[in-house]
Amino acid sequence: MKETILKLLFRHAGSYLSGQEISDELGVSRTAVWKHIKALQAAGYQIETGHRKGYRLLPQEESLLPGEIKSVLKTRWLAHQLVHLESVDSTNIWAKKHHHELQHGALVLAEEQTGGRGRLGRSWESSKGEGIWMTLVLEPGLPMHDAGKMTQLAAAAMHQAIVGVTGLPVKIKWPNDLLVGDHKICGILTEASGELTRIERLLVGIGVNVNQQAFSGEIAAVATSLRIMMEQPVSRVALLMLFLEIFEKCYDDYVLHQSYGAVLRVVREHSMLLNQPIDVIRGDQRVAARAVSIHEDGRLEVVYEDGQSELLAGGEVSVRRKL
Ligand code: BTX
Repeated sequence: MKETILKLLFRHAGSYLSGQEISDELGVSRTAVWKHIKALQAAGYQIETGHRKGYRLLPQEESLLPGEIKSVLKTRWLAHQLVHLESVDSTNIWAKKHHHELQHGALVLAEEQTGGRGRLGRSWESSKGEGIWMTLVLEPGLPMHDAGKMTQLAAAAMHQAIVGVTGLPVKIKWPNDLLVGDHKICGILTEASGELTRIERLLVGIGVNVNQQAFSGEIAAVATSLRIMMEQPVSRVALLMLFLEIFEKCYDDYVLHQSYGAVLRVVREHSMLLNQPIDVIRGDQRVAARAVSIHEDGRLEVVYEDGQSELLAGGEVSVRRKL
């Protein structure tokens, strides 16, 4: 309930919500609302109480320090081991180097990355204190060809978390990016090690642009942040908490109960590629195609102009602009 009230306040951040409005929306008494607000204030959220006006969430000055996170963390096993780094080259590289210190479920978070990585050797800009730059360490015991399903699972969980906190119309660009409009808000880099028959370690690296006010250089044309889209700061802690809860649920459903349907529904319903004319990019070549489905195994089915179809496990695709 505390988290639901927090989400409501985030949606209306900057303006007041009366105790009555919150209690009507959530079907609880005004006294219960007041108690939850007190608990949120005690957890560090700056909520202003205005006489006769109600409650208003003030912009947060937050860090992702373990103490702050653990006081609001509700997961059963995910992120119980938490590493917080002020500055690092890349959380994925750090997790690889510290392999032996990290257990299944560990979360490595950094305030800043100086050598953040994207796919295919590309870089990922990770400015200080403005985003969520993190790596989840997992040992799912799945065959290697299922690694792609984990990227889809992370994309679906982050999609739901961003929509839950901001209400923004987020789209998923298969296989690993989340966009608002034409601009990237989140990227995922999954790296697996182990045998063909069994993943030993899976590092799910995720970068979310939360509170940048502007981007410079080449990425200004392709990137945006939640703050730019919402025109107000967004809480990294609230977003991270919601993401971890949703990710844990999706992971347990899939790995323990072989249930992957909810993930597929999200990635299909919010895909920005499905039923669109796209280009499949191979080196310097662009081949015109249409994206027709995301398969149960996470692969993208495309049909080329000559009618041939192919299942893509990864790689580059771009939406073809209508001229
Ligand atoms: P990607 O290869 O799909 O996207 C990389 C491309 O995205 C870059 O070439 C650039 O054009 C653009 N880009 C770079 N930085 C940003 C940004 N902050 N916002 C939007 N667009 C950007 C996506 O790869 C996977 C990114 C994973 C990042 C996480 S952060 C934590 C973890 N550690 C690490 O080193 N990588 C992952």
